[in-house]
Amino acid sequence: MRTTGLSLLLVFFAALAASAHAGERVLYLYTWSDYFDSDVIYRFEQENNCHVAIDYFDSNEAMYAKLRAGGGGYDLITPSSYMSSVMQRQGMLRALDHALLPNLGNMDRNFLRFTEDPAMAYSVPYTRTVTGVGYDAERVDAADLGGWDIFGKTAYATRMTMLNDMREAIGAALKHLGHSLNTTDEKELAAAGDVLAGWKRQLAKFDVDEAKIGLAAGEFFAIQGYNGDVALVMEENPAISFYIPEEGSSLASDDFVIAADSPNVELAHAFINHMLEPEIAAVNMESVRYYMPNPKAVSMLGDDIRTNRAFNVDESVMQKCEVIRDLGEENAKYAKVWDRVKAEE
Ligand code: N2P
Repeated sequence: MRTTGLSLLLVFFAALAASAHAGERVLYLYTWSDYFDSDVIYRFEQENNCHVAIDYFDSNEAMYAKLRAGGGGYDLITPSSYMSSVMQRQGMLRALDHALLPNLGNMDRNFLRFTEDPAMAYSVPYTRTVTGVGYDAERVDAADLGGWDIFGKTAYATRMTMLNDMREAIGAALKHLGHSLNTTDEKELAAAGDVLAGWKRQLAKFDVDEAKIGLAAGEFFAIQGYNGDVALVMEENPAISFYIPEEGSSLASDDFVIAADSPNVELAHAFINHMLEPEIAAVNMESVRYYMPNPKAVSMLGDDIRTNRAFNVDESVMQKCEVIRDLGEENAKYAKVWDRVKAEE
């Protein structure tokens, strides 16, 4: 069973479990929704005589804003690598103790090129995510598929969403124009802002988690979404499919990082180590549909997941994708474009 940010029932049971074991250790995890298999979490709780309390965010920026505003008390967080880097520069993370991570040997070292911290001093890659378009094949004309410009099609006005995430939304417009999604060129960024503002007129909204539910339910015909999220919707509704736009897209390593003020540093390390266990990682991948850079775990996967187009993205497609990078001071340029797009009618 998957852990979802939307199930009130699970929240209820979690509260019950927390109160039933008053005094036991609690690991506070702050992460994206639908991102951990609940049996994998349960096993960790049993083995470590603890409870894992989970809060959810839907974009790196929302997570960062909450922590900056003093919200928190979290031990473990899963930002995308560019945001891990921002947080590390700002003293928000704790250096990792590799002695507490014996399973680090299971990490695919080749994967580290996708991260901002190849020495894994502050962050350990959790999953690889690729952004694309989830669509309803019964509602969208096949001739309209393939590129980012689907979001410009008036035929689907109010039936589409894009991610409520500035680097992803602006990144899509940049790729559509043939630019890098890490550009700092003001003219390119302004042009991408214009494209995105045009797309916005057709969108129901910028959203992350409700968009998935709307796609599954037939309310939305096309959404910008993360590959594993859409893979799950595909299992619920056979009319749903996924593509990575031909202009290219974004690729992320979402990392485990430990907060500088983590109340439970040892347990946080134990959790990272648990997720690096091949059997655990394999069960988790089968459930959440995101690739984890753990070759032993990948070799244990069943055929159904290996052949899922949203999980197992072709190398040729991947070549056209870029990792969102931490641009330091220049990150502010994206916030400026985003504010303008958001304000436009
Ligand atoms: C998980 C979505 C995480 C992808 N549901 C963000 N990189």
